[in-house]
Amino acid sequence: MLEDLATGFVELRRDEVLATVTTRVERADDALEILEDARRAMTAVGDQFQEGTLFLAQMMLAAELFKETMAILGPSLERARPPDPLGSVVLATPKGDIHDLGKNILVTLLEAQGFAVHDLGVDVDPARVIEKVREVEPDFVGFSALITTAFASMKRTAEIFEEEGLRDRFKLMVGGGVTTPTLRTHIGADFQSTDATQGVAYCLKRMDEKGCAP
Ligand code: B12
Repeated sequence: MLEDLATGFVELRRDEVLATVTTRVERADDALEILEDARRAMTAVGDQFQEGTLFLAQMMLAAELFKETMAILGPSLERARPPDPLGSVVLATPKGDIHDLGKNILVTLLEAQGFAVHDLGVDVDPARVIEKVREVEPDFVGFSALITTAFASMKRTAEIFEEEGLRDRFKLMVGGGVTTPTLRTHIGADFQSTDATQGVAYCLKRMDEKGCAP
């Protein structure tokens, strides 16, 4: 059993990582804690990629390992979920961006708190976001962005929200490694963070202000 998941991720010790996660699930460790350890491990992978000590192919394998970890945690996270939805959220990785690990963490954490999440996936066209927002009338819309080239698509989606009179019907959030307060202002979002737990806290606070308690 690995003491530290980060070592397993960085050294791509897949079998040991999966065995460790399975053991921790079987002994009923808190699934959200295991998820947080895996997130930190993925951040360590990202840091090493940026420093040039890991190659792109290794990073891709680590991303697959992260998804396998999430799959093992799935049933435990499902059991932790409250039965009635607290509010609803439409989430997407914008057009031009295929990163989804951070978005998937946010989905998991929001669901664990009782939100109904409509996850549109990656590389999502503005028209698809608008269509979903019209369909489900969510309390929140969130973009998860990891590359700067996707900023234009988020800006365009926000403009369409304004043009079609939808913008004041929900709170708009942006998050993901490359997002900043400047981006939030640029696209006119209500909230920005590079921390999924802060995003969840924001949604809970807004629902509380609307008189909807978890
Ligand atoms: C893993 C990874 C990949 C994987 C993605 C696998 C996947 N399924 O997602 C693969 C290998 C496929 C990949 C591909 C590419 N990548 Co890449 N990738 C990364 C890496 C190392 C880590 C990203 C990650 O998953 N981090 C871990 C997660 C958990 O963090 P996170 O996404 O930030 O999410 C957290 C928070 O931000 C928050 N959050 C996320 N979304 C949201 C949304 C809301 C609303 C809120 C509130 C919070 C929130 O919640 C999470 C937990 O707290 C980063 C480097 C880095 N250090 O960030 C580069 C990086 C993002 N990639 C980059 C690039 C350029 C690419 C490629 C073009 C190829 C290349 N040459 O490297 C392609 C992208 C093609 C495309 N069109 O999208 C660049 C982007 C540069 C830029 N400034 O635009 C980075 C920064 C690397 C670099 N320094 O060059 N990549």
